Amino acid sequence: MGNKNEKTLAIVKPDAVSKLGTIINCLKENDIQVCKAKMVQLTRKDAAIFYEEHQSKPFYNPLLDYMTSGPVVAMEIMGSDAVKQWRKLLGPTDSNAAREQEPTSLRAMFGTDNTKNAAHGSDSATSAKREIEFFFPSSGKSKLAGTAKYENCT
Ligand code: DGI
Repeated sequence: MGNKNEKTLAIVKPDAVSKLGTIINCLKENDIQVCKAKMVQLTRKDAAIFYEEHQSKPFYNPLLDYMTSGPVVAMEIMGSDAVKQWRKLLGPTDSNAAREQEPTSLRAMFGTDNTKNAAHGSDSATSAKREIEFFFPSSGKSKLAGTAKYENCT
């Protein structure tokens, strides 16, 4: 049951870009397709807009530092209950908690701590829409600096 062809946004964060192959294999093993992918060096302004809901939080600045510390790979992914399924594969936000609670999750395997936590997944279908539009605007005119774009699903 559930939502068969649901889309969500995945971001492979800077420290985990070197693990991209393993992460894509993990998606494949769980019947999640990669529809679009893009490597981007986010500016601080880009990251600030993406994470604006957290602007009053104490971890906001360290989060922006981390997200702009190197290129990220954003992917529009699709599968059955993809929003929930992808967040389950990620594991808890804090990589150390992930190692205790979900030792086979991606954050347990590839994350470092609460900030450097390997990858992002939208937290709802509504966030997924906004976040996919942020990286892959339907107008086709992205303001982000990324150049190479991969497209698969139509
Ligand atoms: O949806 P998540 O990425 O699991 O978590 P979120 O949307 O609540 O927070 C976005 C990012 O902000 C998260 O991936 C890492 C960072 N963050 C969240 N909560 C904390 C945090 N960083 C620190 N240092 N401490 C936190 O409590």
